[in-house]
Amino acid sequence: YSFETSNPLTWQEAKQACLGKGGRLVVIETDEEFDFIAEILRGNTAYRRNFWTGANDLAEDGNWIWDGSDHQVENFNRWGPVEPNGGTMENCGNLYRHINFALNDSPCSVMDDYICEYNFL
Ligand SMILES: [Ca+2]
Ligand SMILES: [Ca+2]
Ligand SMILES: [Ca+2]
Repeated sequence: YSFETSNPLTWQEAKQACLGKGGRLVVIETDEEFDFIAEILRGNTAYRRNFWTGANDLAEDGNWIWDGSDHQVENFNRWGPVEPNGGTMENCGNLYRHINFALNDSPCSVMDDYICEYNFL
């Protein structure tokens, strides 16, 4: 993984930045992977922003997928308490600082930090 915190980007820009590094926006397949990432985020007080993931419902509102992966978000249980709540206004998923880095839907145009992953199958 790389945690990109020096240059906040929109979701599309962050996606391209990860592709440019030979990776992709992080796809969180398991609770274990979520816990591993969340622990890093929660443990670093220098992290001030939210972090884009590959989660999005851009193709069909309410149908959340991980970009570049066949893995479904459907069974993902690490959404924030009232998330996703943005309907067609919020189509990109970030790990949201103020809810302890649970998953949240945000407008894709927001400038966030982001997490790339590498060496996935
Ligand atoms: Ca992954
Ligand atoms: Ca949406
Ligand atoms: Ca939201």
